[in-house]
Amino acid sequence: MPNFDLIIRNGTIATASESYKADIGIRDGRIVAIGEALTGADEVVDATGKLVLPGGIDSHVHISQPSGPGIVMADDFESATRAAAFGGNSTVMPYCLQQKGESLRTVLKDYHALAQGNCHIDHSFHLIISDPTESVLGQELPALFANGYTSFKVFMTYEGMALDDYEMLSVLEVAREAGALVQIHAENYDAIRFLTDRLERAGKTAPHFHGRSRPIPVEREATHRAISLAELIDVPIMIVHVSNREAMEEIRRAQMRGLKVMGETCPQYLVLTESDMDRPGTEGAKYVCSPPPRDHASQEACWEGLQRGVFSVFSSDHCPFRYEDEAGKLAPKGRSSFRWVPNGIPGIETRLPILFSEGVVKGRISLEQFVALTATNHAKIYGLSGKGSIAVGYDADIAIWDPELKRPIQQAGLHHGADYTPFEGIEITGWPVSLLVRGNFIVREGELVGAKGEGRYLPRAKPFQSRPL
Ligand code: DUC
Ligand code: ZN
Ligand code: ZN
Repeated sequence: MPNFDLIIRNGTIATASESYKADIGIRDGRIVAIGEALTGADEVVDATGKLVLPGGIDSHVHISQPSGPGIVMADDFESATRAAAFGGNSTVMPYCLQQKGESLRTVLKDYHALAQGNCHIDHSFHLIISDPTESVLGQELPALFANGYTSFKVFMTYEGMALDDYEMLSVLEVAREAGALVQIHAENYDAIRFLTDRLERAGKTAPHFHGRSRPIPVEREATHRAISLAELIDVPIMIVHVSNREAMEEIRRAQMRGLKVMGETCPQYLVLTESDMDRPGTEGAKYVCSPPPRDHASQEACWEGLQRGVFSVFSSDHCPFRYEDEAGKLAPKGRSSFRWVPNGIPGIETRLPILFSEGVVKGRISLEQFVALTATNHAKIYGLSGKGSIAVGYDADIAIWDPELKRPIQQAGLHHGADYTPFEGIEITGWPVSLLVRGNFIVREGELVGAKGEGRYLPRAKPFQSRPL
């Protein structure tokens, strides 16, 4: 009997701590050996000249999420996980959105039904808490944490979603008791409402004004407040999708004071700017997301946050809507004002190539930092055991990259359900060419070879990072 089901031969393996040439031996879906000249396998794949990286973990994606009357997301679980696989990811973490009046258990049941049998890669859910009733806080959340749903997101903005400070403190308190990790969307709801009203009154309703309705102080203030509330309760938090220097520095200051405050940024804050929303007619709607893309100085600040470890994760915030579609970016109401343009952009397939090309190839971050920011830290922070690294005993979730392959990002070459990419035309050096999940090829040399349904649901452990000080 052979030693291994598969050997990946002679690639350059990279982890969060080092890079080296070796063979990987895989058996029963797990990495069982790393060494030189391994032999005895059913199949040997030659990875000479390739990078062999842990499959990406994207811990911030929205799939099939209710998005308002008449609005439909561009991806279901099949298309989103297919696109994620082509983008070098082996695990995604979508949100299950609780709407007012809904029980968390019902919400989870509905999302599991959507995902079940449809995923090409592994997945695990965060919750979004919009209605922190006594039964949600006192019964549902603690029970769900015990069942492996160990993280959730709260919003400080959006009609029907924003929690006030009292509610924020209440959910932070429950998170502390249960050992859950709280993600926070930090933008000041009342300030955005005020500015939006004033802009609309002045007839400034084009997509461009989306950025003007939520300028940097709106994000900075909410970031500061979120950190202060978490400090009162003594509970770790993750500030998601940070877009600029001032918010990044709020997080850095908190970290320097010894608080457990983590940060995330996303591709849109590295390569897009507010001027993308100035495009003619309604085209600016393609770039409407929150927080909005800012300016070049903000991009530099986000790079600094990645380089210096202020941000521990780099996620896509994939939140896709079709453009040429009344159920998407061109919804009739959205044409009347930026206020109603569905918020979010696709990016699940382009997250890793953008960071690799702009970050590793251009010398802004090391390959090891890339691995940490795109896989290892996500697994550690969110409690995904046996994921996010290349090590004996870990799941054989592996992305094989051609670091020399040059190709621009083009909608025609992507696999998501959206009809555009906001990153069109960006020149990329280095693309994933093959992707394995638990030892099985899902994408092989640029072809989809895995069937939908191969992805598994992953319950999670309580993350170490969620422990209070
Ligand atoms: N926040 C997200 O995290 N994703 C999309 C929209 C939003 O506001
Ligand atoms: Zn958000
Ligand atoms: Zn998001």
